[in-house]
Amino acid sequence: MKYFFYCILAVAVLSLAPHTSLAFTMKLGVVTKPGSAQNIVAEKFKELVEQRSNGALSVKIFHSASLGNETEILQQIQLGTIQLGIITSGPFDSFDPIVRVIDYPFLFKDSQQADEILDGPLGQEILTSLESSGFKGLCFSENGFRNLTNSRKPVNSPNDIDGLKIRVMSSALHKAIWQALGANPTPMPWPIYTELEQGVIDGQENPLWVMEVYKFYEIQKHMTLTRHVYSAHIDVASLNWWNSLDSDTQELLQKSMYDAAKFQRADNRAKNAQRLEMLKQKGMKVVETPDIGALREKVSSLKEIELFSDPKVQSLLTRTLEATR
Ligand code: EAX
Repeated sequence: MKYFFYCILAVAVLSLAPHTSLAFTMKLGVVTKPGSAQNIVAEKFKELVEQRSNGALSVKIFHSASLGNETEILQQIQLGTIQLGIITSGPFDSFDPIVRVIDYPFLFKDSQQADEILDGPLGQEILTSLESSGFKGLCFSENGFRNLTNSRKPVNSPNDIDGLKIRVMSSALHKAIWQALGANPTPMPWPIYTELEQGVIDGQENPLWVMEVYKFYEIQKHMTLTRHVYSAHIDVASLNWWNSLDSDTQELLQKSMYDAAKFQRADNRAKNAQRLEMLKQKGMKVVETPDIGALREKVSSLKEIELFSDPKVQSLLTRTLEATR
């Protein structure tokens, strides 16, 4: 009888913590503030991990650049002083040039195509490649399609971009894209409200949620739906730390991050139409159908530039361009 009781007890205890033998807290860094795309992934991940491990695992989110900018968060993940990050793909390109493939201008027709590629074998090649820089690539969530805003004039075609001082992410590719489009691009880490407000830069480019959450409608009169780059986040862990976890814990974390990413992508997309209306109501003048053909033409020879010359990067770019044609 006693033996039976202990068996029941053992089963009960095991089912309380089905996936992990150890209790610990992991640190997750994002540069953005609550309500942002990155934070929605982070919060969903936290909720799922804590629920699925019955509280054995907990996630502490560091947001609003409290750990530094995205490049600095990545460096801390490499070192293992933070375990996880939801980081915009742009700033990854100084760690691994293969990431430039995702940020190639006008690559994806729509969100569905982005999901097919990034959740498939081509996306997996990027995640695997990151291991040589000390990251375990878990999956992709999204910032979304990027659009241009500026304080000076409506932009319909490349002529209107000529000479505009545009803030770009800390990414050699993003700088090259805006140079090709005729702007005067200035790489700068996030956040950038003050620089826009003071007129240090005329404009910037980001998905619609950014204009809402960071209130860019207060300081940027003009917006053009350029959708020039699909901006992913790469959801990563510190590779050394990851390798120290048992396989059940890895599986729980991997699955929770993917579920959080899928939740966030759907959430982000569902809100875009309403956001656009809200931004117009706030007074932004929106060019909804710019001359995309002319913009594409300006960046059409980017695949030949030095930034894509590494054979591994060139090969993935060629295959991805083929798959998205
Ligand atoms: O998500 O730096 C950027 O422009 C990013 O898109 C920013 O982190 C907002």
